[in-house]
Amino acid sequence: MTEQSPALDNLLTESRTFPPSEAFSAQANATADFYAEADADREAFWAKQAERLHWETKWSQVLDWTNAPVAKWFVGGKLNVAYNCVDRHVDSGHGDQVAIHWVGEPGDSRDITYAQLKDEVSQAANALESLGLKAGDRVAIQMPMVPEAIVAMLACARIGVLHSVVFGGFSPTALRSRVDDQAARIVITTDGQYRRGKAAPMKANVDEALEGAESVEKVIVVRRTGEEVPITEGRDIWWHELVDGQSAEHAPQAFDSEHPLFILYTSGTTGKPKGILHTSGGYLTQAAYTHHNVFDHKAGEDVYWCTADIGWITGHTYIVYGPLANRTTQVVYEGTPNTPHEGRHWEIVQQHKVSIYYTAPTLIRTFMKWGNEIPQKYDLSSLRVLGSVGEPINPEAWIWYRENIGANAAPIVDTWWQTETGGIMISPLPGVTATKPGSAQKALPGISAKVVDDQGVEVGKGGGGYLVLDKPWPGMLRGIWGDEQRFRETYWSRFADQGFYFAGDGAKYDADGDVWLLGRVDDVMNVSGHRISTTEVESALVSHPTVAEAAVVGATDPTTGQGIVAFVILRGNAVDGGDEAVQELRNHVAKEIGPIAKPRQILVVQELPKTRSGKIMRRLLRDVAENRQVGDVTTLADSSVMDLISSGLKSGK
Ligand code: 6R9
Repeated sequence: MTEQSPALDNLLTESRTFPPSEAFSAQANATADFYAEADADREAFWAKQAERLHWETKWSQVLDWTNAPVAKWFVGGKLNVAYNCVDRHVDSGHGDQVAIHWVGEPGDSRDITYAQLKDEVSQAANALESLGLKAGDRVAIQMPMVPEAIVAMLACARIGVLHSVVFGGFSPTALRSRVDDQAARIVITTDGQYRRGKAAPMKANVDEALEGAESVEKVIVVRRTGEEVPITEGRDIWWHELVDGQSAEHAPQAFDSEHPLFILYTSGTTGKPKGILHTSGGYLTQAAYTHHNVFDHKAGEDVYWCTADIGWITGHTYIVYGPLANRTTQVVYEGTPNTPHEGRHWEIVQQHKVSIYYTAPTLIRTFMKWGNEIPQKYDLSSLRVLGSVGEPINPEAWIWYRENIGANAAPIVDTWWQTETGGIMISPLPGVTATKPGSAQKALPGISAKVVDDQGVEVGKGGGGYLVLDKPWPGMLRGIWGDEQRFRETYWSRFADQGFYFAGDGAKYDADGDVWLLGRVDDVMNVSGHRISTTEVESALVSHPTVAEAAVVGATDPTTGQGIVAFVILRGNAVDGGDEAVQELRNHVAKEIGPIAKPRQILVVQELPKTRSGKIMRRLLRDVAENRQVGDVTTLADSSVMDLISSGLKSGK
């Protein structure tokens, strides 16, 4: 087990529990007997969950694990994912129900019913087909949170094309490497995006990214901000010109349950992001099952809001696929939480009577910082379930969330999962579980997780180690795009003897056997719930002409969970390590990767602490970054290095 920060140690002393109210339990979707039912026959349990969907052809086998670690779920089954998320709700008489209450940052808004969504998705599907796209092709999407982004994803799904959404904040370089890796034929974007009250360019980013990109035939541009954008003749097409004239009739073809649905890139321990591959039937089953039970969602009654961006897995599973499969009415908000004021989220909750709200700890801590009086100004009485995702939630933030947003009553579900798992894996069930601030508690019915030691042996109550998933699950990744070897090595080699999936997270059992997540044990940082690898930032830094060497660590940060702290050695002739040079380097990282990867702090040093085999000892740098006494230095090749670093920093060099 790698060492753990003091903040996480505090987390484990929390002992309060909050049992569900009788009234909530009486109406809850989930019941306590789900656990026993799933344990008795996991496959039968999942087959029952898959019945939530419409299958054109039913499966002949629930799970085929003979080719592990590549699973096949609902073998032989055929379905159309977009039909399941849209058309069937219209067919069952709910065409007039609002699917999306879209709220634009500048104050514009749109309500889109399921019937309208069906027309738009069908038109977009026809448009993509008119460009010659066929099942199995790839489309990259870099867009802000506008309805067309969701329409584009569903249109791809409808025709069996894989989408790959790239977060709007990613740089041209980052976008390009993702486009190249999957050889995307089409890129969909917008002219610009609203961010903190201002229109910022988006298409310009895409243009820069695609210079000389061979696979890309067309760029489809949605008009959002109305700003002038350069158009590349023969390549660029306006969305409205392409889509609006299309027929709203489109027959959805059923695809195999294992037909690929999307690729989503996520940071790994090396510089190159991994294209996580998800397929159709199992993924959608888990998305719908978890959304229904973890959020206690009632179709036609609840108003749901997940604050994630579609550029991340949370946006895929809990804005697009899970909620729409369950006929949800949801809020989709385009902008930042403090535009034009710090009460924006609560104003939206009040206006739309949001009943289920799902967000990230980093935002909860930001709300705390802004002050209790802000949410107090609004009527939040519609809220009945609150969710958290992305990183461990500290008990203080959990309690604040409960008291200030949930009126001391709404159950909080702390949901642990990953891009790779496709859907929620470990979480309390509202109405069933007595919740504990800071703990994700228990694997969901049908899911199996364990905390094991170095040897892969499960630890006892009170013990700590690594989180593993010891049985296949429907939403699991089916691979890394184009790199089977890396898929096996990253997730399946650490506990190969046992056949466990290694999640990369440290975890503990408390005295009740509940699971507490303790953060990553690898070189992946978690900044505001976003995964960024230390290596990625290091390679961005050394790509700058003044940098000779760089080491990056994630240091505990009261708001963002972790903050990026970089230690750099400058090249001989670049002696100036002053403020300007540091600022330049921070901007360089933002340009290379995106603003989310901008280091909080860059420290110019003369040496880096290394072991005799040349490995940088990040543990020691983390001590410096977190202002702690530097730990054991005996394995350093040169133990005086740390003194040099510390004294250099004190004297401000
Ligand atoms: C859904 C998502 C995955 C990593 C994961 C873990 C951290 C997510 C968490 C949590 C503690 C939770 N994480 N949820 N840690 N408690 N409730 O965030 O996916 O972006 O792939 O990140 O996030 O470290 O391994 P992704």
